[in-house]
Amino acid sequence: MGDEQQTPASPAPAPAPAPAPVAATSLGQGDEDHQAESDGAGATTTTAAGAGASTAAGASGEATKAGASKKQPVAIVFVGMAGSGKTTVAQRVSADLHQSNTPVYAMNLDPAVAKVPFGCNIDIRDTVNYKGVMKQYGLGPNGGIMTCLNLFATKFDQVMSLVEKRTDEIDYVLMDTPGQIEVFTWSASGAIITESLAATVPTVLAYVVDTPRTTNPVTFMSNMLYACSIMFKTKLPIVIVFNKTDVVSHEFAQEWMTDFEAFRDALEQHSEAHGEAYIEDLTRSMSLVLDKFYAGIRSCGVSAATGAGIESFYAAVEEARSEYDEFYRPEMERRRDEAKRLEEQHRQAAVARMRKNMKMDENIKTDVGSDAAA
Ligand SMILES: Nc1nc2c(ncn2[C@@H]2O[C@H](COP(=O)(O)OP(=O)(O)OP(=O)(O)O)[C@@H](O)[C@H]2O)c(=O)[nH]1
Ligand SMILES: [Mg+2]
Repeated sequence: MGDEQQTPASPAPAPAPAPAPVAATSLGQGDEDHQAESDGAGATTTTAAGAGASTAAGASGEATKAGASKKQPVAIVFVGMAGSGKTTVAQRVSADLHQSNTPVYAMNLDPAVAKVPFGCNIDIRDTVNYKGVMKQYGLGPNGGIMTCLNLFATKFDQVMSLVEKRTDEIDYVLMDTPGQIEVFTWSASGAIITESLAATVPTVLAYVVDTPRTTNPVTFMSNMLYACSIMFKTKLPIVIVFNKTDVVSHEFAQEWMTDFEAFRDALEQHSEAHGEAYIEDLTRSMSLVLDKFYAGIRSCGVSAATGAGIESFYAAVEEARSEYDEFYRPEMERRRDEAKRLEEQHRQAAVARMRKNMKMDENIKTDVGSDAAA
């Protein structure tokens, strides 16, 4: 939620107040990790407010201390257009998990949000002061958010070590991101944050869509292209979360994703009504391109306001986690091995260059020799 607070999509009723997170306690009330969370990530711009940190995860951790065979937690990063409902969906999921005593570790990465409506263990606002950063660096709202994220990214290794310490006791890591989607998804700091998270625990992206605002086929296509580009950039499994289904059902969207004819008909109707033939051509070609993308992703419809459809969200996240295990993790390990191999290659090349520069004869014996016992 940035400075430009988005108006709700539609005649959106206020979301039903989700149950309060279990045992949210403020910083410094006996949870050492929380002290560290606030202290550890301190930057020059810190407000050291400490507010907003809660022990939501730790308090309910015992519920799933399942021992050695416990599955790793899954991290869900909420992204999506401004006002699509990222924060409200995160709030709903957090409340729902707390209600079923499922331990959660929640993070807020939106420095500009006025109030975080769920108990969070890590709050970027405890580390960087958005208004202060804007003033100090003479920035506008987006530059301010970007700089706050950059400052926070420099401390993210500390955040990850806190998460790592908790992996045995938590089942979900929830991460809410700033309203201006591009600030997170196309910035170096956003990449550092998602990559660090994905290197630590299975991570999936929840791309939240404002369903009532997506009934126009051209808007729908733009939204899907954005989701597609984020997936290709991060290479992480993605779940499309059609939100606000209390206002408009998501069925039309899922139909457009699976039935090209239906989408084409909607596009023709739209084009006739608005006389935008050039957009129709472009969108039609794009939708053919997107066919492959649709085949590989999963979607669900939820209402963060009422909680409807939340089960389908968990099911989609589980599928996405399997995809992470099957494709992302091996690919990440391959890239890591490749980076090691290249590093070794560079090292050997540097040694060879040095020998050459020193005009060392290949025959000169440079072995360290055998040890004394030999
Ligand atoms: N009717 C309805 N309204 C919703 C739902 N989810 C969110 N809203 C409303 O949509 C508006 C935006 O919700 P947020 O959760 O702040 O959206 P966001 O994506 O986090 O917004 P930014 O962080 O500013 O990008 C608020 O007025 C919410 O009350 C929903 O499921 N149904
Ligand atoms: Mg938000």
